[in-house]
Amino acid sequence: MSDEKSFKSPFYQSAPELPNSWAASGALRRAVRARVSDEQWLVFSEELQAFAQTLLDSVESLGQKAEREIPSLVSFDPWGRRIDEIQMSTAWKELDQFAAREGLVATGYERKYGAQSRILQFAKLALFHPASAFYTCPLAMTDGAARVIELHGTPEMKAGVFKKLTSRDPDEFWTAGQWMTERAGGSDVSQTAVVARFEAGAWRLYGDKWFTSATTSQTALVLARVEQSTQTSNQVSSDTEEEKGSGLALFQVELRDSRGKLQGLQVNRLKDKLGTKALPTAEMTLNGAVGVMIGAPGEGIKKTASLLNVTRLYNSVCCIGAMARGLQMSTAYSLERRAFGRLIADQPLHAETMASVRSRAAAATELVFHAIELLGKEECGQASKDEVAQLRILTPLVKLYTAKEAISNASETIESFGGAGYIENTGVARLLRDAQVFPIWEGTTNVLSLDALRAIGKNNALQPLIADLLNRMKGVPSSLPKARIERRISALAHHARKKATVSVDLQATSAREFALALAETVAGVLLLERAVTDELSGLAASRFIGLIGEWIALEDDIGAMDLASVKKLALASF
Ligand code: MFK
Repeated sequence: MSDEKSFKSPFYQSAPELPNSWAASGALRRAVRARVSDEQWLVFSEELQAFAQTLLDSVESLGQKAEREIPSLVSFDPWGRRIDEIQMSTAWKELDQFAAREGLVATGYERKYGAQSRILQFAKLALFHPASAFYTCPLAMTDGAARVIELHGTPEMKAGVFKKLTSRDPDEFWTAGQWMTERAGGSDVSQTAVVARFEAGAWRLYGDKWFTSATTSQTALVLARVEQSTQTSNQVSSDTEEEKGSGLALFQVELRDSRGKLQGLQVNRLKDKLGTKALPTAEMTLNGAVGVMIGAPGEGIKKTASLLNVTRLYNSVCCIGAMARGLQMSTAYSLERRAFGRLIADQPLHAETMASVRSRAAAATELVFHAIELLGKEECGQASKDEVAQLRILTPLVKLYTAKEAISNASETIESFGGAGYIENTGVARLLRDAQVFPIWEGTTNVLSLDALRAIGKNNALQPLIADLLNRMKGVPSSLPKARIERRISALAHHARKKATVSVDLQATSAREFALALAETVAGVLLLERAVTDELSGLAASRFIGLIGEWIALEDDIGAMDLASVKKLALASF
């Protein structure tokens, strides 16, 4: 018999160990530190350190359990009755209770720390996201719904459902869904076909929704088209019927009765998605579900926009949370894994690669917290008119930019693990599948680029943003690589002035590259600002600015072409 040992490699790789994510995330710590007072920093940093430890000790395993025990739909009971039960891992419920106890939504509305409450809340969300099996999705919808109700809800909603959405008591806490997307449109929601009829003293909704994510929630905000004949006299749309979006209204729907059974709703199937596997995303039919209107007919998209402007920042904070997780995993691995006679961490080219990845993540983190700071100020009535305009344009910019960065970061994380990164149960592969939802969820890159154009054209938001960037640059010494960023600011401003004079279609053709370049430039400015007092930020700023290079619009460079050629190339059969 042969000696078994002689056929076995003695080498086994240990799994990379996760650190306390607050202690390990210098970019997050710097972004928070720069935006809060000394006293707040003492409180926040202690709370975030303890929060991250709890995540490591007990929430991480809940997230993993929820990922293993994915949702299933039981449509009928054994006797043939329709029950539409979405069965969830018990871990999902525990994540819900944890989120309530920690005030992951409540913190933003209690405003205990004034405008900085959003900073504490979003720092927690950045840490929670990678441990949460995407429980951040229902929380995003809940926060967005709370904001809509706070701004536009009826007095009953403010006294009732709002309190539940912002409760810290797990028995009281409600999450909300946001049901907008239909078969005909996830981006163009003006095609909404779900109708609202006023029947027996209440609005009842009928029709299909194609993507409903937070289906275990107790309530949802639903976009529906008010049937002309049932519009009440004081709720007549200001739009003419020909106008898109006409007659659309937003409704708050309570999904379940007191026994927890769905009311006026049918679950058609759960989606088989690329990632976000623990999240119960469903196709639903509304069969007369009762809704309470928020605002008036014709205001549906506008009211939904208040929700989207919050959920888009959730999307962004999830991106930086996911990026930090990727970096923590690949760093831990590189400090254990040896190749060619030394640790990967000591390989010059690996270190070069990760220095770039880390600098990009630091830039994205600064960008997200800049927008969060403005959101907090706006909600507390402390934002100037110019800051409100900046938040309007930064929201789509931050969302579209961080989503793309999260994908590239996840891809690099996987690559840094080699073959192990491509294996599902190492937990690394999931980072990429999950990241791919970021540029889709809450608006694609193109939709958001066009939203940024709308913010420029309609809200005149570019001018205050550029003025703010130039002002920030005044405090940056020339020992830092500021000249390139200054050139980018002026090239972008010039491009926007030139574009203001052309047709909407021609404006659209460069909207994406413009938006990405503008987001990158804002991130560069913020990193440079941080670099004034912090050496590591100086290194990150130099690397980041080196990576992004100069900016010349493609239409002024090699590759410029007219719209007809663009279409020809886009549809070419080669
Ligand atoms: C983690 C989860 C994973 C599960 C898988 C999920 C997969 C994804 C499933 C999905 O489908 S996600 C849904 C993605 N869809 C969106 O996020 C919506 C994308 N579309 C947009 O954002 C459009 O720009 C929008 C619907 C908001 C508006 O398009 P329209 O129909 O052209 O409307 P219009 O006329 O531009 O705007 C109507 C009003 O709203 C205007 O105000 P006025 O009535 O005063 O003129 C706009 O200024 C205002 N508005 C629009 N966007 C705004 C805004 N106001 C403030 N902020 C904004 N962002």
